[in-house]
Amino acid sequence: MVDKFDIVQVRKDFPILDQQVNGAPLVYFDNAATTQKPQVVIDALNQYYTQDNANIHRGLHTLAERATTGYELTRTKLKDFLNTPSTDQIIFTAGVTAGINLVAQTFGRANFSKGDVILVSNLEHHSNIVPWQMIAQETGAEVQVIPVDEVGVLDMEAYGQLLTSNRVKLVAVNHVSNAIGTINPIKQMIDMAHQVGAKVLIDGAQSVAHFDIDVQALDMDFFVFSAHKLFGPTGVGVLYGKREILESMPPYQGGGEMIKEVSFSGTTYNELPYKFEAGTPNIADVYAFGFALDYLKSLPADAVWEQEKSLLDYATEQLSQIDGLRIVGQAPEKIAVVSFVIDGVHPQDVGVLLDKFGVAIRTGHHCAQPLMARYDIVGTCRASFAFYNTKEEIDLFIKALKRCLMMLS
Ligand code: C6P
Repeated sequence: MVDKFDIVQVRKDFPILDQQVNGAPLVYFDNAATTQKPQVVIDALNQYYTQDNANIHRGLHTLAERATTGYELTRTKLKDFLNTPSTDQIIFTAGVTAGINLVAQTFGRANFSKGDVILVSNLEHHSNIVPWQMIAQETGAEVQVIPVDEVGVLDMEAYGQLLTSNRVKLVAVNHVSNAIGTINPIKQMIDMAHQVGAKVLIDGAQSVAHFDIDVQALDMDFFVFSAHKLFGPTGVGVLYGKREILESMPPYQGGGEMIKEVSFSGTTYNELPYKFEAGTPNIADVYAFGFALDYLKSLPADAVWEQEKSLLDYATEQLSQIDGLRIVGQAPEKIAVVSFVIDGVHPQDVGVLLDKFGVAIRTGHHCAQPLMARYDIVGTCRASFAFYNTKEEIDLFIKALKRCLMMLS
């Protein structure tokens, strides 16, 4: 672990950052969509495919053993990273979306019936809305919504009322909003849900990269996230669940690895976590993800948080000075994400023009259309920061934004 946060070194660890895009230095402010990968992760992928590639949990030869050990090592690292009680409560998926669908199709199908309520919030990503709508339609359950206020804070009074006045079986909320950056009070929300016997799924897509998660201290029933937003490869996700809940859930997909014994008269299923990992998994990317976790562990967490907070404050201050610009989402507790709209300008035009100056941001509804509807907007421009970003990059972004606005006026 290094004591000091050395931004020059940190940026060197991410080779992609050092390039020109459209004749300008790349300014990558689309970290909420996906983060960049450190060299150690890229090297691990290369090493896996040049030295260790084999299928896992099957072969008895040396490569199969190496591949299996590498894959399972990441599970062990995740136990430490999330403070799970065991490794077998960590299920590898393809990402947050796959994890939520797994819970909806297994826990949901086994537990929801007519008149039951699934509570989501107005801040959710479509991945934490649509799977619940699908299972609700099948089971007769109903999806209800925790409202959000003008600045982007969930209405906790309304949440309390929804919990006590309805048959809530599950609360599915994000830890942090991808569209506007609000950090939700999940500990309080989990405790309140447990008081009425509801289970809670936390979508950690936007929180894992920014602060420590302790699934036991938070008493989470389910926690899901994607490796690609945590400096790891795409195509890998994690689903954590409490043991008794995971054990009570039927399998999701049938196939190899998830069985104990198969015959035409019946099949018995494997133990956790393999019951939920049918087929050949994404071995190389899971293995490389372990290196992303090591990399993060090597950084001083407080300094990383400070760096992100200072970027958020600086960007907010700079953007607030632009005429006609309004920041959407000004919750007191936010991660380093700034969403904004500008009078008379379509967000998409801003995104396309900024790219001409080498600046990458995301524009549109951010897969959160109900939130856009709440604020009566079609979309926003969203700049999302990671610890490898700098104030100098924010200066380049603001300068480019002003030039874009001149061109659009
Ligand atoms: N948000 C964004 O630009 P997947 O695609 O499964 O890795 O993650 C889905 C997802 C679920 N929940 C939240 C809170 C998210 O932010 C995301 C992904 C990206 O905001 C891509 S839409």
